[in-house]
Amino acid sequence: MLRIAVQKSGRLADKSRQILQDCGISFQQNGGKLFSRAANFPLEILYLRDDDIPQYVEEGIAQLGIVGRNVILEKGRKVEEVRPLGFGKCRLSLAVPRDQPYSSVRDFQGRRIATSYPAILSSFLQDKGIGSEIEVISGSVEIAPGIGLAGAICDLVSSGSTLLINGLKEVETVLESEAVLIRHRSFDTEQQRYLEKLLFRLDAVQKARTNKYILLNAPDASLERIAGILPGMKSPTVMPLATPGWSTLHSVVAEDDFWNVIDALRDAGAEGILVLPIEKMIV
Ligand code: PRT
Ligand code: ZN
Repeated sequence: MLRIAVQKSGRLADKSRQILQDCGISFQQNGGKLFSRAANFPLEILYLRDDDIPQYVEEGIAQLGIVGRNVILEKGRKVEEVRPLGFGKCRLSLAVPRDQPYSSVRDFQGRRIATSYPAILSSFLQDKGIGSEIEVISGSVEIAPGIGLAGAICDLVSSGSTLLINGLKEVETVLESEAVLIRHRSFDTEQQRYLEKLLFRLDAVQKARTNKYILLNAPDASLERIAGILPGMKSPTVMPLATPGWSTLHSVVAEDDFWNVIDALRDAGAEGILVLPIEKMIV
Protein backbone atom coordinates (compact mmCIF):
# COMPACT_ATOMS: atom_id res chain seq x y z
CA MET A 1 0.00 0.00 0.00
CA LEU A 2 1.24 3.50 -0.91
CA ARG A 3 0.25 6.64 0.93
CA ILE A 4 0.19 10.10 -0.64
CA ALA A 5 -0.10 13.36 1.31
CA VAL A 6 -1.98 16.20 -0.40
CA GLN A 7 -3.16 19.63 0.75
CA LYS A 8 -6.46 19.43 2.64
CA SER A 9 -7.78 22.79 1.50
CA GLY A 10 -6.18 25.70 -0.29
CA ARG A 11 -4.77 26.53 -3.69
CA LEU A 12 -3.38 23.08 -4.47
CA ALA A 13 -6.14 20.93 -2.94
CA ASP A 14 -8.55 20.54 -5.88
CA LYS A 15 -5.91 20.06 -8.54
CA SER A 16 -3.98 17.54 -6.44
CA ARG A 17 -7.10 15.38 -6.14
CA GLN A 18 -7.97 15.94 -9.79
CA ILE A 19 -4.61 14.72 -11.04
CA LEU A 20 -5.01 11.46 -9.09
CA GLN A 21 -8.48 11.02 -10.53
CA ASP A 22 -7.15 11.70 -14.04
CA CYS A 23 -4.76 8.81 -13.38
CA GLY A 24 -7.84 6.61 -13.05
CA ILE A 25 -7.69 6.47 -9.25
CA SER A 26 -11.11 6.79 -7.69
CA PHE A 27 -11.72 7.71 -4.06
CA GLN A 28 -14.32 9.42 -1.91
CA GLN A 29 -13.84 13.19 -1.75
CA ASN A 30 -12.41 14.63 1.44
CA GLY A 31 -15.48 16.15 3.18
CA GLY A 32 -13.59 16.93 6.40
CA LYS A 33 -11.96 13.49 6.61
CA LEU A 34 -8.23 13.15 7.26
CA PHE A 35 -7.73 10.33 4.82
CA SER A 36 -9.43 8.24 2.18
CA ARG A 37 -8.59 4.98 0.49
CA ALA A 38 -8.65 4.54 -3.27
CA ALA A 39 -11.18 2.00 -4.48
CA ASN A 40 -9.16 0.68 -7.44
CA PHE A 41 -5.47 1.31 -6.63
CA PRO A 42 -3.43 0.43 -3.53
CA LEU A 43 -3.26 4.06 -2.41
CA GLU A 44 -4.29 5.98 0.70
CA ILE A 45 -4.73 9.74 0.44
CA LEU A 46 -3.82 11.82 3.52
CA TYR A 47 -5.17 15.39 3.72
CA LEU A 48 -2.80 17.80 5.50
CA ARG A 49 -1.70 21.43 5.84
CA ASP A 50 0.78 21.95 3.00
CA ASP A 51 3.51 22.95 5.51
CA ASP A 52 3.42 19.47 7.09
CA ILE A 53 3.68 17.48 3.85
CA PRO A 54 7.53 17.49 3.47
CA GLN A 55 7.94 16.22 7.05
CA TYR A 56 5.42 13.39 6.58
CA VAL A 57 7.21 12.30 3.41
CA GLU A 58 10.70 12.61 4.90
CA GLU A 59 9.63 10.43 7.81
CA GLY A 60 7.94 7.90 5.52
CA ILE A 61 4.49 8.28 7.09
CA ALA A 62 3.47 9.00 3.51
CA GLN A 63 5.73 7.72 0.72
CA LEU A 64 4.53 10.41 -1.68
CA GLY A 65 3.32 13.99 -1.47
CA ILE A 66 2.08 16.84 -3.62
CA VAL A 67 3.28 20.26 -2.47
CA GLY A 68 4.72 23.54 -3.77
CA ARG A 69 8.48 23.56 -4.42
CA ASN A 70 8.65 26.71 -2.27
CA VAL A 71 7.43 24.72 0.76
CA ILE A 72 9.89 21.85 0.20
CA LEU A 73 12.89 24.16 -0.02
CA GLU A 74 11.80 26.30 2.90
CA LYS A 75 11.30 23.30 5.19
CA GLY A 76 14.67 21.83 4.11
CA ARG A 77 13.39 18.27 4.51
CA LYS A 78 15.16 15.40 2.78
CA VAL A 79 12.67 14.39 0.10
CA GLU A 80 13.16 13.77 -3.58
CA GLU A 81 11.31 15.73 -6.26
CA VAL A 82 9.90 13.19 -8.73
CA ARG A 83 7.84 15.22 -11.20
CA PRO A 84 6.79 18.84 -11.65
CA LEU A 85 3.00 18.79 -11.99
CA GLY A 86 2.32 21.94 -14.02
CA PHE A 87 -0.13 23.65 -11.63
CA GLY A 88 0.21 26.06 -8.68
CA LYS A 89 2.78 27.99 -10.68
CA CYS A 90 4.20 31.05 -8.95
CA ARG A 91 7.50 32.69 -8.12
CA LEU A 92 9.08 33.82 -4.88
CA SER A 93 10.15 37.38 -5.58
CA LEU A 94 11.68 40.38 -3.93
CA ALA A 95 9.59 43.55 -4.18
CA VAL A 96 10.12 47.16 -3.15
CA PRO A 97 7.84 50.24 -3.03
CA ARG A 98 6.98 51.24 -6.60
CA ASP A 99 8.14 54.83 -6.24
CA GLN A 100 11.58 53.77 -5.04
CA PRO A 101 14.45 53.64 -7.57
CA TYR A 102 15.98 50.20 -7.99
CA SER A 103 19.20 49.30 -9.79
CA SER A 104 20.42 45.86 -8.64
CA VAL A 105 20.22 43.21 -5.97
CA ARG A 106 22.99 45.12 -4.13
CA ASP A 107 20.27 47.63 -3.18
CA PHE A 108 19.15 45.09 -0.57
CA GLN A 109 22.41 45.38 1.34
CA GLY A 110 21.62 46.44 4.91
CA ARG A 111 17.86 46.61 4.27
CA ARG A 112 15.13 44.98 6.24
CA ILE A 113 13.07 42.44 4.24
CA ALA A 114 9.79 40.92 5.46
CA THR A 115 9.04 37.34 4.39
CA SER A 116 7.51 33.99 5.32
CA TYR A 117 10.42 32.30 3.49
CA PRO A 118 13.49 33.10 5.63
CA ALA A 119 15.46 29.96 4.69
CA ILE A 120 15.14 30.38 0.91
CA LEU A 121 15.72 34.12 1.13
CA SER A 122 18.82 33.89 3.31
CA SER A 123 20.44 31.32 1.05
CA PHE A 124 19.66 33.55 -1.99
CA LEU A 125 21.18 36.60 -0.30
CA GLN A 126 24.17 34.62 0.91
CA ASP A 127 24.85 33.39 -2.66
CA LYS A 128 24.89 37.01 -3.80
CA GLY A 129 27.05 38.09 -0.86
CA ILE A 130 24.43 40.45 0.50
CA GLY A 131 23.71 41.04 4.17
CA SER A 132 20.12 42.04 4.96
CA GLU A 133 17.95 41.84 8.02
CA ILE A 134 15.15 39.31 7.60
CA GLU A 135 11.88 39.99 9.40
CA VAL A 136 9.90 36.74 9.56
CA ILE A 137 6.12 37.08 9.40
CA SER A 138 3.59 34.37 8.65
CA GLY A 139 1.11 36.22 6.45
CA SER A 140 0.03 39.55 4.90
CA VAL A 141 3.65 40.16 3.96
CA GLU A 142 2.65 42.67 1.31
CA ILE A 143 1.54 45.23 3.88
CA ALA A 144 4.92 45.29 5.69
CA PRO A 145 6.45 48.26 3.79
CA GLY A 146 3.22 50.31 4.12
CA ILE A 147 3.17 49.97 7.92
CA GLY A 148 6.91 50.57 8.28
CA LEU A 149 7.83 47.02 9.33
CA ALA A 150 10.31 46.54 6.49
CA GLY A 151 11.63 48.37 3.44
CA ALA A 152 11.07 45.44 1.10
CA ILE A 153 9.34 42.05 0.94
CA CYS A 154 10.00 38.59 -0.41
CA ASP A 155 6.73 36.79 -1.20
CA LEU A 156 4.97 34.50 -3.65
CA VAL A 157 3.62 36.18 -6.76
CA SER A 158 1.39 34.75 -9.46
CA SER A 159 -0.65 37.41 -11.29
CA GLY A 160 1.18 40.31 -9.61
CA SER A 161 -2.04 42.05 -8.61
CA THR A 162 -1.38 41.85 -4.84
CA LEU A 163 1.90 43.73 -5.33
CA LEU A 164 0.21 46.28 -7.55
CA ILE A 165 -2.61 46.95 -5.06
CA ASN A 166 -0.04 47.46 -2.30
CA GLY A 167 2.10 49.88 -4.27
CA LEU A 168 5.00 47.45 -4.70
CA LYS A 169 7.06 46.36 -7.71
CA GLU A 170 8.71 43.00 -8.30
CA VAL A 171 12.46 43.42 -8.78
CA GLU A 172 14.15 40.00 -8.40
CA THR A 173 12.99 36.39 -8.78
CA VAL A 174 14.35 34.23 -5.99
CA LEU A 175 12.65 30.94 -6.97
CA GLU A 176 10.32 29.58 -9.67
CA SER A 177 7.77 27.29 -8.06
CA GLU A 178 4.92 24.94 -8.92
CA ALA A 179 3.27 21.90 -7.37
CA VAL A 180 5.56 18.88 -7.49
CA LEU A 181 5.30 15.20 -6.65
CA ILE A 182 7.78 14.26 -3.93
CA ARG A 183 8.84 10.86 -2.59
CA HIS A 184 10.36 9.30 0.49
CA ARG A 185 13.95 8.13 -0.10
CA SER A 186 13.31 4.39 0.16
CA PHE A 187 10.53 2.16 -1.13
CA ASP A 188 10.07 -1.58 -0.74
CA THR A 189 9.81 -3.66 -3.94
CA GLU A 190 6.06 -3.66 -4.03
CA GLN A 191 5.75 0.06 -3.31
CA GLN A 192 8.30 0.67 -6.08
CA ARG A 193 6.13 -1.35 -8.50
CA TYR A 194 3.06 0.73 -7.65
CA LEU A 195 5.05 3.96 -7.87
CA GLU A 196 6.14 3.03 -11.40
CA LYS A 197 2.54 2.26 -12.31
CA LEU A 198 1.43 5.63 -10.96
CA LEU A 199 4.23 7.52 -12.76
CA PHE A 200 3.38 5.79 -16.04
CA ARG A 201 -0.21 7.04 -15.73
CA LEU A 202 0.89 10.48 -14.60
CA ASP A 203 3.16 10.87 -17.62
CA ALA A 204 0.30 9.87 -19.95
CA VAL A 205 -1.98 12.47 -18.31
CA GLN A 206 0.70 15.19 -18.42
CA LYS A 207 1.57 14.54 -22.07
CA ALA A 208 -2.11 14.64 -23.01
CA ARG A 209 -2.46 18.01 -21.26
CA THR A 210 0.44 19.54 -23.14
CA ASN A 211 -0.52 18.22 -26.57
CA LYS A 212 -3.51 18.51 -28.90
CA TYR A 213 -4.81 16.25 -31.63
CA ILE A 214 -4.84 18.04 -34.98
CA LEU A 215 -6.64 17.18 -38.24
CA LEU A 216 -6.32 19.16 -41.46
CA ASN A 217 -6.84 18.98 -45.19
CA ALA A 218 -4.10 19.80 -47.69
CA PRO A 219 -3.24 19.46 -51.37
CA ASP A 220 -1.05 16.39 -51.93
CA ALA A 221 1.80 18.62 -53.13
CA SER A 222 2.01 20.24 -49.65
CA LEU A 223 1.95 17.01 -47.64
CA GLU A 224 5.68 16.58 -47.29
CA ARG A 225 6.17 20.12 -46.02
CA ILE A 226 3.26 19.79 -43.58
CA ALA A 227 4.52 16.43 -42.30
CA GLY A 228 7.83 18.20 -41.58
CA ILE A 229 5.98 20.73 -39.40
CA LEU A 230 3.88 18.04 -37.65
CA PRO A 231 6.08 15.00 -37.10
CA GLY A 232 3.50 13.36 -34.77
CA MET A 233 4.33 10.53 -32.39
CA LYS A 234 5.98 8.43 -35.12
CA SER A 235 4.80 10.06 -38.34
CA PRO A 236 1.46 11.66 -39.23
CA THR A 237 -1.50 9.65 -40.54
CA VAL A 238 -2.33 10.62 -44.14
CA MET A 239 -5.55 9.52 -45.91
CA PRO A 240 -6.89 10.54 -49.32
CA LEU A 241 -9.97 12.79 -49.49
CA ALA A 242 -12.80 12.12 -51.97
CA THR A 243 -11.61 15.23 -53.86
CA PRO A 244 -8.73 14.13 -56.14
CA GLY A 245 -5.32 15.62 -55.30
CA TRP A 246 -6.26 16.30 -51.64
CA SER A 247 -5.58 14.40 -48.42
CA THR A 248 -6.37 14.67 -44.73
CA LEU A 249 -3.53 14.54 -42.23
CA HIS A 250 -3.81 13.67 -38.50
CA SER A 251 -1.09 14.33 -35.95
CA VAL A 252 -0.33 15.86 -32.53
CA VAL A 253 0.85 19.36 -31.76
CA ALA A 254 2.50 20.72 -28.61
CA GLU A 255 0.39 23.29 -26.78
CA ASP A 256 3.28 25.66 -25.99
CA ASP A 257 4.18 26.25 -29.65
CA PHE A 258 0.63 25.94 -30.89
CA TRP A 259 -0.04 29.25 -32.68
CA ASN A 260 3.35 29.33 -34.44
CA VAL A 261 2.67 25.85 -35.79
CA ILE A 262 -0.80 26.86 -36.99
CA ASP A 263 0.67 29.86 -38.86
CA ALA A 264 3.29 27.64 -40.51
CA LEU A 265 0.61 25.10 -41.51
CA ARG A 266 -1.55 27.78 -43.15
CA ASP A 267 1.48 29.11 -45.01
CA ALA A 268 2.14 25.56 -46.24
CA GLY A 269 -1.40 25.29 -47.70
CA ALA A 270 -3.35 23.53 -44.89
CA GLU A 271 -7.12 24.13 -44.72
CA GLY A 272 -10.00 23.02 -42.50
CA ILE A 273 -7.79 22.67 -39.44
CA LEU A 274 -9.47 21.00 -36.43
CA VAL A 275 -7.80 20.84 -33.03
CA LEU A 276 -9.09 18.50 -30.31
CA PRO A 277 -8.09 17.78 -26.70
CA ILE A 278 -6.39 14.46 -25.96
CA GLU A 279 -7.50 12.54 -22.90
CA LYS A 280 -4.48 10.25 -22.41
CA MET A 281 -1.27 9.95 -24.41
CA ILE A 282 0.89 6.83 -24.21
CA VAL A 283 4.02 6.93 -26.35
O1 PRT B 1 -3.70 25.83 4.81
P1 PRT B 1 -2.39 25.50 4.19
O2 PRT B 1 -1.20 25.76 5.09
O3 PRT B 1 -2.39 24.12 3.61
O4 PRT B 1 -2.25 26.46 2.90
P2 PRT B 1 -1.50 27.87 2.74
O5 PRT B 1 -2.46 28.96 3.10
O6 PRT B 1 -0.16 27.85 3.39
O7 PRT B 1 -1.19 27.86 1.17
P3 PRT B 1 -2.08 28.25 -0.10
O8 PRT B 1 -3.20 27.30 -0.26
O9 PRT B 1 -2.37 29.72 -0.12
O10 PRT B 1 -0.96 27.99 -1.23
C1 PRT B 1 -0.45 26.72 -1.47
C2 PRT B 1 0.63 26.79 -2.52
O11 PRT B 1 0.12 27.38 -3.72
C3 PRT B 1 1.82 27.70 -2.19
O12 PRT B 1 2.75 27.10 -1.30
C4 PRT B 1 2.42 27.90 -3.58
O13 PRT B 1 3.25 26.80 -3.93
C5 PRT B 1 1.18 27.90 -4.49
N1 PRT B 1 0.81 29.25 -4.99
C6 PRT B 1 0.64 29.56 -6.30
C7 PRT B 1 0.57 30.36 -4.27
C8 PRT B 1 0.27 31.38 -5.18
N2 PRT B 1 0.31 30.85 -6.43
C9 PRT B 1 -0.05 32.71 -4.69
N3 PRT B 1 -0.31 33.59 -5.49
N4 PRT B 1 0.55 30.60 -2.93
C10 PRT B 1 0.25 31.84 -2.49
N5 PRT B 1 -0.05 32.88 -3.31
C11 PRT B 1 -0.38 34.20 -2.62
C12 PRT B 1 0.84 35.03 -2.29
O14 PRT B 1 1.36 34.67 -1.02
C13 PRT B 1 0.26 36.46 -2.28
O15 PRT B 1 -0.38 36.74 -1.05
O16 PRT B 1 -1.19 35.01 -3.44
C14 PRT B 1 -0.80 36.37 -3.35
C15 PRT B 1 -0.21 36.84 -4.65
O17 PRT B 1 -0.99 36.48 -5.73
P4 PRT B 1 -1.12 37.45 -7.00
O18 PRT B 1 -1.92 36.66 -8.00
O19 PRT B 1 -1.84 38.68 -6.54
O20 PRT B 1 0.27 37.74 -7.50
ZN1 ZN C 1 0.64 26.50 4.53
